[in-house]
Amino acid sequence: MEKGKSAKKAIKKSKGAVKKPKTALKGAKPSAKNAKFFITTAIDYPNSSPHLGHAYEKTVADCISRWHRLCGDDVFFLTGTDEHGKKIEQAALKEGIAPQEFVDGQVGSFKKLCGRWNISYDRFIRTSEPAHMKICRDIFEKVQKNGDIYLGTYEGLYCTGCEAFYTEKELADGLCPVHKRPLEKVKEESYFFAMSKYQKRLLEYFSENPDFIWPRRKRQEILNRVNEGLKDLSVSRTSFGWGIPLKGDPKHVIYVWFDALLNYISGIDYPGEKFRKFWPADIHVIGKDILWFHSVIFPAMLFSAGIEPPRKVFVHGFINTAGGEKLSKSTGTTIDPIALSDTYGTDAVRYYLLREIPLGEDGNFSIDGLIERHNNELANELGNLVNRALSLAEKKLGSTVPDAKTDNALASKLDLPKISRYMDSLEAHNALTEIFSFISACNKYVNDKGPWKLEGKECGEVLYSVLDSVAVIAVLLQPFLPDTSWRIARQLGVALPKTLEGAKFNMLPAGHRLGPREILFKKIETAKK
Ligand code: ME8
Repeated sequence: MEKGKSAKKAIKKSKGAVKKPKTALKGAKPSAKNAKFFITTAIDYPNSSPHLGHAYEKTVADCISRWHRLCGDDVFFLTGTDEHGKKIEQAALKEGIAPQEFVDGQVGSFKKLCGRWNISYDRFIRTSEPAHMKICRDIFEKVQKNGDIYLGTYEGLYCTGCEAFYTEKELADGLCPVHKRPLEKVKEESYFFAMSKYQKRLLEYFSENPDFIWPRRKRQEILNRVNEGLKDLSVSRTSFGWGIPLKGDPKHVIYVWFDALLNYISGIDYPGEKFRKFWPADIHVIGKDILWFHSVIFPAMLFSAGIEPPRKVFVHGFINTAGGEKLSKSTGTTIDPIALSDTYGTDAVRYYLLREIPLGEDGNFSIDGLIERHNNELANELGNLVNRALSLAEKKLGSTVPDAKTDNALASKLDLPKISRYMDSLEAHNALTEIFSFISACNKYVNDKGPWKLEGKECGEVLYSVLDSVAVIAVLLQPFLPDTSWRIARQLGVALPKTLEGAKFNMLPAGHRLGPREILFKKIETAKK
């Protein structure tokens, strides 16, 4: 792709742009080009089909992954399923089949979700894989050898929904604070992990790494709890069998969270080459209900095993129903993400979620809101721009790119450094707003210039500017709307540059033949609801 002088000028002119245009486009700090970037989602319980919350989390992680790839980073994106524990055993029992057979049957719907939602993971890990199970046993042994495991009796309250132990103090009106259900009283022999030993080390780590828990407001809650003191953690169970049996004492299976958290290192083949390259994780993307496990239990386990803790735990909000009700499998309040993408298109739903809900905040999912954004922003703004650009080019230029340069007045409306800053601070909704403000500027440019009434060089310059801007927009939309971005590129007849380096104006070469036209987003009639 051509770099072009006017592009450099355009970038120089843009608000807040740095002086050297070449570096201006790299602007994806803090990750330098070719930095390794390891990102994960939580691994989902496959006790039933995936819900919209799962799809949302994967979309957030996918958007961040794709952004880092655009910045030239070497990305490894891990997702998967958390297949052990009592909750899975009970679900299998209900179906009358063995747990392994049950999870083998369930995992397909999570992989299908990833395929349909264009989740660009590098590895899908299942905790029932023998390689993962071996690593869990190895780490358990390592922690034991370090003197941090002892045998005792656990007596207390357990929520199978959370697969977590609770103290009386933590309950909400005597019920599980997450599932609002009564807890089970358990008393059993259990191995304990001496987590209390790591209180000081954790507090030091939090203070040395103020951005470890993100958003910052989530950090304080954790600090307060850790300051109150840590209790040792029960890390094995004997009252059911679906888990990883301990080498030395196989009547115990490893506690499902001890097992699940280790997917983040087994997923990159601990202690092999991939682990040495990608660990520590740059970002664990998780929901707010499992922050304690990721920000306290996991680092403590790693400290004990002599492994560096992750760099960042990023907590996204929860998707609720339009009425603000929590999505919950147990109450049947679920939204099927695959059905949504069948009805409205994956990119429309991805767009709605990423634009509507600031990362880190809860959001209410509303079909009306989705349709409104689809019609007003995707169809009327983006779709309309691409359609106008391509159809005018067909009428006036015979679908051939003219020999021209992009008008600086238009190019300067794109503030790429600002978009980069937003993405670096995990404000994807603001980055999208910025891209869409450039899309509006392009539509206004077409209206103001009226290329349908222009001829010759003048017409060529205006249409070149619009087509070329559409190409830049397609590159920038990749993290958010990967399929749309690809469909725009196909209409332009170009392969999209893989990094922001390529997202420079004047990338369309003169004489290039544009591809076949298609409507990107058909307006949704409200009757379809
Ligand atoms: O917690 N909105 O699995 P999970 C947004 N296996 N995100 C939501 C959500 C909602 N309504 N409901 C759930 C587990 N999530 C464990 C994780 S990781 C080592 C083990 C998020 O299937 C939830 O916060 O219950 C979590 O990050 C992810 O979906 C999987 O939840």
